[in-house]
Amino acid sequence: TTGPALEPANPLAKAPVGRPPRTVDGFAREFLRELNFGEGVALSRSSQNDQYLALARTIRHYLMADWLETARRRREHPTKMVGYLSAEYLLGRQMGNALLATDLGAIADQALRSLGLDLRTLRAQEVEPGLGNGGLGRLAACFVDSLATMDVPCIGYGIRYEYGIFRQTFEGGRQVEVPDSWLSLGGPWEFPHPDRAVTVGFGGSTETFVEETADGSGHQITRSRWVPAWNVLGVPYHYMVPGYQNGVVNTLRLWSARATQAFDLQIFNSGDYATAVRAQTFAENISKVLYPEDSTPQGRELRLQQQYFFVACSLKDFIDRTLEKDFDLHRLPERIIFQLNDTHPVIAIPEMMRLLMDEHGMEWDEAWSVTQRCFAYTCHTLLPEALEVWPVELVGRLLPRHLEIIYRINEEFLETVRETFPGDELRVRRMSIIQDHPERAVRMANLATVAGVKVNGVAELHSQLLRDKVLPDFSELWPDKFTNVTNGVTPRRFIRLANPTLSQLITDTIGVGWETKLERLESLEPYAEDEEFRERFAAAKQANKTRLRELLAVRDGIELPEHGMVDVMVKRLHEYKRQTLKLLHIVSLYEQIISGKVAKDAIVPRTFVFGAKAAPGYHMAKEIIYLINSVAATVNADERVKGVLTVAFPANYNVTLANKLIPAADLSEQISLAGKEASGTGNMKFALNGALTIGTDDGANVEIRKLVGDDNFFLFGMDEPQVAALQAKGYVPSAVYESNPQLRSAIDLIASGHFTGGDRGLAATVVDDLLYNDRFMTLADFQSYIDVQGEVDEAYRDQERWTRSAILNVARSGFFSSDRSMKDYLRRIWMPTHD
Ligand code: BZD
Repeated sequence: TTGPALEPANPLAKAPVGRPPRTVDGFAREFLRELNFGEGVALSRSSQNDQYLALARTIRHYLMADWLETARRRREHPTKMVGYLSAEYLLGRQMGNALLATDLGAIADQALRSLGLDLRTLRAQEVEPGLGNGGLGRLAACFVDSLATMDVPCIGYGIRYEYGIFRQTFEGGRQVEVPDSWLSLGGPWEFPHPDRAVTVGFGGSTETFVEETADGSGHQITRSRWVPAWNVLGVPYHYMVPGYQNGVVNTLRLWSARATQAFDLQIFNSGDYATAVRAQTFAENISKVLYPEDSTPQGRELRLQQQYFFVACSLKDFIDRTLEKDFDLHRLPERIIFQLNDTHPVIAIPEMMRLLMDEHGMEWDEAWSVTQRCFAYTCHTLLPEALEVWPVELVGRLLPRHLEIIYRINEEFLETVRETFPGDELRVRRMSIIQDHPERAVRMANLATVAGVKVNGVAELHSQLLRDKVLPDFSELWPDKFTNVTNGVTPRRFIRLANPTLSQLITDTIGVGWETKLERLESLEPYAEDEEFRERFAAAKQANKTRLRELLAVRDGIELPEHGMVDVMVKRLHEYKRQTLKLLHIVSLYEQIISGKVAKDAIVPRTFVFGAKAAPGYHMAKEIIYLINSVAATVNADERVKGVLTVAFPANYNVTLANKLIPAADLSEQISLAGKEASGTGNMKFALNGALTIGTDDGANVEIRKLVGDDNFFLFGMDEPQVAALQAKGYVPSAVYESNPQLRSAIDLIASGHFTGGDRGLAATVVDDLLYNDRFMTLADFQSYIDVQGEVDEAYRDQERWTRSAILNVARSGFFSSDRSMKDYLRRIWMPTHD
């Protein structure tokens, strides 16, 4: 625990921590001190990694005064805070962001140069913390960035996975996963606090006992308490979350699991080493590795342990350490709103109830009233199979007290349902927090909806479908509980850092400050008609493409042509996202050229870039990766299409690679089946970097199109009502195949083994699924996609027109700043009475 407040005898201790000098020499000196005193090496003997670590620590010095000062300010003037609860933070590299936040880039560059070192080389040394799967984890990272930039008090709570999302490699075109040991060369951005470890219980049983009520009436009540069977320690690691050049540094607090005892010395001494360390290994497994499944939850015990572990640590941390001592917990909702990033942290709800009742003596009704005002829930999916349910058996075994509490919440909730809808037992069953089939299990989304102040979807369409299709009974019961907050992305990382050339052009044109007021991009709009501006804009894009060529040559040995359109599809590999639709387009173009149906020079030269990881256990997704790589190898080696069609699939798509790819893209592929992609956030990053979108009416695409205008967006495919109608009518993919010769030729060429070394079997999984299942209606949207890709070609031939459209995409996408998302959360969810 934290000791008593220090009364320092030495007045120096009261002075604010020093700020290192913001000069080239001053920076160089700080750096050398870190190298010598921190790493214990002389510059002449230092490795690149030593230099990177020392540089990171040097930059930290420049944030430290602001960090301590922000914390002091928040302690002395406590206000309502946001506790962002997320099992994932896909942070991306820290160094560039820290340099940008402190505006030290130029100084650091010159200081290092004066020592014969190169900033870019050292920045490239950083292994990004990949503590997330994809959109959901990256969103959490964007949100904490925006909250710091807006000076909103926020603590991000999560898990310090020792291994993040796996590193993807390809062997013979197949995905092979390698552990991501991101910490192995040191973690210079983190601050461990083992002395502040929190104890978390698991297992055991509950006991009931009788107690007199606190009101002195002499009444007795039966209470329950939990006697866990085993404990683990949660060690907090703190990370700085700097605001953009505003003197604010918030905190991200990630928990690492430790055993309560290192090992059993008796057993160790008897020679049984494995048994001696078993308890330790077991405990430390909890934060060992990020689960790489980004849908289809497996209901695995370790995953529930992870979830409970981090929320138990976080609630305890907030109540015992962040609130002032003796704070009246009845007023807790005045001081915190916990935002639940999907259902992963939802076990926090019964944990809060348990803390308030069993550890702080509240009665059920009081505790429930407090709990109901402390949580809000964000849903990120529409796929029913992605909604988490935990088997009652497992919850009861791991968290018996929580199961009791969940049962009671459910009982009281179902009573309300029965009162509101008498005689409607089917409805009661649908709404129950406990499902009976196929097994008895806790429906985490229902629990979150019952307990939360608000439930939000992540784009207009998604929030609508959430109300109408995913949780319709709940939205009927509590229409006001449901709201929308459209996602956003941080312009600091995804424009300023990722695209310095475009950033410079924007600043030269509309002045400074757009990075925190992204709606100002609007004033770029008239420049779409300015020829000189268009030239500079096009030159910036070209420069980004050249940089990408150079990178992929070195990173992956991939040769890209110098000219032509760069067409990019980067996101997790999922059938609903329809990478196979993109693949069918490529194969179709290729087939038409090699069969002589279309002349090579009738097609706009294109480089198709894919980036995608598949969940290791997702068989179909891995087959699709193999097929993309097979098509890439065949197409790239075929002289008949050389210079016209190029397919690049660099391995290990991550935040670092995203920052290189997105600024170089001309065309952004957002081609999910309508009604399946909750929002998408890559789509926003592309538009903001001046790529045009080809996309379906899905997720945030709908809003992008509305803002940038139909003329600057390539819409294709069925909309959600059409999808639903086709589903209802009965969809037969083979009939589409039979009736469309162009589609047939493309599929036949794949099925013939042309891309798989003559082996038809190697393509069969994907082909058979398309023909006989095609759950996501790829074939149904094929012709529309091909037609609109024709329009894309035509538009690209008119480079003036294309550039004009690209500029308008940038100018009209300011809405997609995550700063705007944060304002919406504040107004609609976190501080609704604020204005
Ligand atoms: O969340 C994604 C959605 O698919 C996107 O449409 C949306 O834009 C983003 C942000 O709201 N969902 C995920 O990324 N989900 C996961 O990564 C995930 C991870 C673990 C378990 C389940 C889902």
